[in-house]
Amino acid sequence: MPDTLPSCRSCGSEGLKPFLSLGKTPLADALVKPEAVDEPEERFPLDVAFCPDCALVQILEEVPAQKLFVDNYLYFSSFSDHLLRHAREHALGLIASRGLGRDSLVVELASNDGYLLRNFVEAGVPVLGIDPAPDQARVANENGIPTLQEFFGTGLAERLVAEGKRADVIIANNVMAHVPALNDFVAGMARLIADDGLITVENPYVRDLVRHREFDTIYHEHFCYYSCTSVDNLVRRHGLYLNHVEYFPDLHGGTLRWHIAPREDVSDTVKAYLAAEAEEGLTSFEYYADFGTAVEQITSSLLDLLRSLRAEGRTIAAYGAAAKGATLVNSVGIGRDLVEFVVDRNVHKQGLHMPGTHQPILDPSALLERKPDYVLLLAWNFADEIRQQQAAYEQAGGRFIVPVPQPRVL
Ligand code: JHZ
Repeated sequence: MPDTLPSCRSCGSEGLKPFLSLGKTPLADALVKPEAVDEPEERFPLDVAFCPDCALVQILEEVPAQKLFVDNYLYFSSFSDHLLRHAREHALGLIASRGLGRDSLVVELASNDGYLLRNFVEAGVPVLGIDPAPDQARVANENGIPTLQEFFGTGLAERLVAEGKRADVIIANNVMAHVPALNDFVAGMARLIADDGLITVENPYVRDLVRHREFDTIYHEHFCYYSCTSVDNLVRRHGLYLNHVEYFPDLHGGTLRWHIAPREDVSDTVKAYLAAEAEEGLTSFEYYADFGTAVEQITSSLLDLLRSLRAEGRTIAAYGAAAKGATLVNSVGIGRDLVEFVVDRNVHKQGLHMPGTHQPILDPSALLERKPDYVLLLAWNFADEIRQQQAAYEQAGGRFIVPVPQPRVL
């Protein structure tokens, strides 16, 4: 832990209470080029803390966003069918419920390769994507989804408003965790949204992170881990209201969608979540205090399992060069002696190596070609989708291992 603690990213409190340290890890999306595997990699401390004043869970380190999302970002949303379906349902639902049409404007923050906005474009609804990641923004533009390759904040919001733009809908999926200057980001949304507009924000739920011990979803890109309480506190500071909550238990280990607007219209869902969080204890430090012990248990039981399989002469690969996969192999210490290679169908990741542990990343067809006895499912959040695709591997006798909430062979 650092000697002096930063202040809370949301409320500015000086009283952050650290509860977990995952050591020093390389950046989770900084995949290594083959020619660079012998070069030293940068590592950064990964310590997590709770804010007793606004209930926000956050990491202490602040790696520059340029390094995270411009220099080292190969995540393309379009590689999961489940996510594409989820995005399409979201878009079609908004078009219907908000009556969106040719005169509307939908702005998506962290629009990636345009996987979501393309549904609005197909329906003739004008869109604007905003994403700092260069390759993803280029692909989106090439596919006819107008995208600004920029970070979002009050500066950009003011510029867009000065151009006469106000958004009827702002969508911010898996991005509010990714911004270090949180208040500037939310103030930007408050500036850009039309007076009668709607902001939807999705993010994994910190309750599920703790309940299901999803410690591998903690990495430097994720500055914050949200509950309804911390979101409510955050948006109210900017004249916005958390009005409605939806839950998607199967998305990214348990995701919430928060409906936020300049007009107050708080539904029973919000009241129920806030009450449940207070009752379950998410609003107090004790809820998180023994998470480190749970992580230690998973680490040692996963290492025992992998080592004993290797001692019996079994071969092991892994599926998913996901950011959470990089965190898992590095924080647990799973080197090439235990897991030989990783497969991933994101073509931008193939041919590179995992950060820190340096397993090569191959096309998923390598599972049938090389026939490893076991495959550690690093992208466990897509277990069903991946197992369906890999039915032939399992039929041939291959077995999957999931790491959380408890390492087990499927
Ligand atoms: P995946 C991502 O985290 C990125 P990551 C981000 N940081 C975030 O916040 C969270 O999601 C919520 C591959 N794959 O999505 C694709 C297959 O190969 O779990 C990905 O490389 N075959 C914004 O990186 C990886 O696995 C498949 O069939 O931890 C999954 O990465 C499927 C479905 C995926 O997220």
